[in-house]
Amino acid sequence: MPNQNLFVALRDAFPADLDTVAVETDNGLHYSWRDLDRATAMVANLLQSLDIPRAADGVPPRVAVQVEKSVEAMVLYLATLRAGFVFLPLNTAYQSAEIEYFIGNAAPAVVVCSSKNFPWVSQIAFKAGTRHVFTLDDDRTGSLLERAAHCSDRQTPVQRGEGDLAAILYTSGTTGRSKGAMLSHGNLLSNAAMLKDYWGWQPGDVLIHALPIFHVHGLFVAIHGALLNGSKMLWHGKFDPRRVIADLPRATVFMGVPTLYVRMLGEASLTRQQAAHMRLFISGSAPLLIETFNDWQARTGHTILERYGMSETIMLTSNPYRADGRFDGQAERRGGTVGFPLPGVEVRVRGDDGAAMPAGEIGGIQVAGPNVFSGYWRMPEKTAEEFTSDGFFKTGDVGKQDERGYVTIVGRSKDLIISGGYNVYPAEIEGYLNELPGVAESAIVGVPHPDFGEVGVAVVIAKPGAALDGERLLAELKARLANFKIPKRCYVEPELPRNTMGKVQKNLLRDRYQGLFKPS
Ligand code: MLC
Ligand code: AMP
Repeated sequence: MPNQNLFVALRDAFPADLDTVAVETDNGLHYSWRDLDRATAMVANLLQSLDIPRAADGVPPRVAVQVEKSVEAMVLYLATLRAGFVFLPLNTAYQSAEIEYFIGNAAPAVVVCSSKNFPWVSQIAFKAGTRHVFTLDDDRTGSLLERAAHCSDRQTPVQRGEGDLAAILYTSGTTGRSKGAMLSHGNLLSNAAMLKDYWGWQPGDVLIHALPIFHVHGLFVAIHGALLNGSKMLWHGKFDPRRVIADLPRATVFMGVPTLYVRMLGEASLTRQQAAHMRLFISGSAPLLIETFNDWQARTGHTILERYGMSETIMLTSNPYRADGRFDGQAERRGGTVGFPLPGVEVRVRGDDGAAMPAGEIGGIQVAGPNVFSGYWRMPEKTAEEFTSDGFFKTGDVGKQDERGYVTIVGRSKDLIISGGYNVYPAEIEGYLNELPGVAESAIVGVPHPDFGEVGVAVVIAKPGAALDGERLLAELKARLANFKIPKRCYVEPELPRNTMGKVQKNLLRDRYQGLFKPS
């Protein structure tokens, strides 16, 4: 049987001349395709050489990674695939309680962290039974590379079937703890191969990679897109609007969350001429405001292509790249919509009772297809809850589909705030707030924000006799949680608005704080 390891497909797409540049970094480093091939072989050999007890359930070893963005971090991802292990990326903003949960839940055989965090991460990992903890820093140092330097630069990718697990992406739920979405080699490859065609990747394309590489957008959509097309990447360690704009004349494709577009629009250097060489600007992970869509068109002459995805499903809808004859040649990139279900992906809109909604009517968005994950890591009940009896995944997004097939997202049934492209689950933050001394209860709502799109605002009720200070509470949260999860304001109020059933009316709080962050 052919090897369906995703790495094999990515490697097969490397250009014939392995000495051309594959990645150029913003600090002046050049990596050839040969460098990527050799480095991934060395790290894969290191992983395979480790003494790892064979799991009784046959699931390949997990490699949990919390490191700053670097080409070597991407190499580690590719090497993990190559070795047939399972990649578990973790946001660098996560703090000890968050990391302790992920490591405890996923039981990784290998943990890789920055040398700065090694003291506490290794303590958590060793306590959880992980035997191998390596360091990797964004300046090409750390024990991972030191050890890999002694390994052979040749390796045969481990045989994998399309249903075999390739990655676990943790994503929070409305209630309870984070769940690990299990994605297979087949999920990832089918989505990447389809997008290569749908977005018209061409020879000579160059991608500006300016997103973090611990979530679907930067790790899968961007990296797989470039590699599967044998395209060079201009690698930005951290998003800086001016640097991206400066690179536009050397690139053809850019992918960003809406905040990145908003910030670039704030720069005078973004002009039609500067963007003239570009072929495609893609936005996703959060709603793109129609003003941003229009402003971008007016300023650069380019129409942003908005698409919609999730950790559990990778990409599920997209505006069209070209007017390809569908709908009488009228297909266009429509601002405010997330486009059409992607080829091979079934998307449908259902009412609360499961009934199909007619075109234009609002309901829950459900999805099925080769892109859809197999379930949540070791949470069969949660998995069962999120799928319909006929096998569709309930996204938790609320939307509609018009007669021509365009999907529009109008809201979410899950209590989720998307801030600058990162997901923040109010229930998780409220749980932490409620534990703080003097706090009786709390509620967090998302309100519009000109930079992040949406941010959290906390309302806290004090216990009788307790004197609370909003700023102090936020500082306490900051010591415990990833910084992007911290509400931007915290108000101490006498009570929370409730309906007759006693349920907190978050819509009233949202209305109250709607105008808090007016555009400057
Ligand atoms: C940073 N901060 C945020 C934030 N990012 N606050 C709210 N939301 C965010 N997203 C806060 C920090 O806490 C800090 O606060 C201050 O801003 C500066 O931090 P920073 O790290 O210097 O910020 P910056 O580098 O400017 O980062 C902003 C950003 C980043 C927009 C570049 O958030 C980003 O890269 N977002 C992309 C997320 C992403 O890739 N999502 C894809 C998910 S995949 P303080 O108070 O400490 O100073 C997915 C599926 C799909 O959703 O469809 O793609
Ligand atoms: P995540 O769990 O981080 O993968 O986030 C997935 C969620 O991001 C989806 O369920 C949507 O709510 C949201 N999302 C992704 N793309 C878009 C988009 N283009 N417009 C609106 N919401 C989006």
